[in-house]
Amino acid sequence: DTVRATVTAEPGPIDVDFTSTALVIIDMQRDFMEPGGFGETLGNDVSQLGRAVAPIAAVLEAARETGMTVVHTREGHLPDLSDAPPAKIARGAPSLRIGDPGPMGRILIRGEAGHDIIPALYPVEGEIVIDKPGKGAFYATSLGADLKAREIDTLLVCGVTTEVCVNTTVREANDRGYRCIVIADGCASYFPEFHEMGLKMIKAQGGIFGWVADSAAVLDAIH
Ligand code: TIU
Repeated sequence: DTVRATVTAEPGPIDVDFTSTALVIIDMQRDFMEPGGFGETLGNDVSQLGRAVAPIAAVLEAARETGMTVVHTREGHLPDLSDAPPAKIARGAPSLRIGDPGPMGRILIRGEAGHDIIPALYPVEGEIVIDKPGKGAFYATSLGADLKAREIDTLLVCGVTTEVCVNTTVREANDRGYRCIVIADGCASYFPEFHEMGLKMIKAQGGIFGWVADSAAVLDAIH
């Protein structure tokens, strides 16, 4: 069976078969979204990210109704930090470093409260949850094998932050042959201007890394 539709997108419309498409939700974790987590320790205004939640929730609901493959990713590290590059831990001048105790548990550590996905977008049984040590969702994870096993060729990508983990994952996916449609209002950055440019650099040059579409266009195509 195929469930085909055309998604209105930039740089142009794209035909999608939702049976070979996965919704990939990047790092919608308390550590990035809420005060006291990794994002705030870096000096960021976490209130900038909340606008992406409702659009993602709407697409997630439609994806679940359609039976689409859903992938949630989480950036974080093992409690012993063996998968955290020293250069990543040492970077910058954060108020707390990766692994330090914070108000939501140890910063960016798997199993801690801050590492978990926000309640509004919590995974349900049967959805794929990818724990990743890097910014890209393919590096040092099973994502490539999981998508291959399900014969996925197209990714609907959303989450945070637009220019960091969303862009890195889209670039990784593009090099692996996936068509990526980034959901514009389902992404957010601590820096609104980086969000805007992060989307522009994906869709420029005829869609050099992928396509960009609004959640409304994606919902129209799914329904
Ligand atoms: N700091 C920042 O903008 N992002 C990250 O560190 N990780 C993700 O984007 N998930």
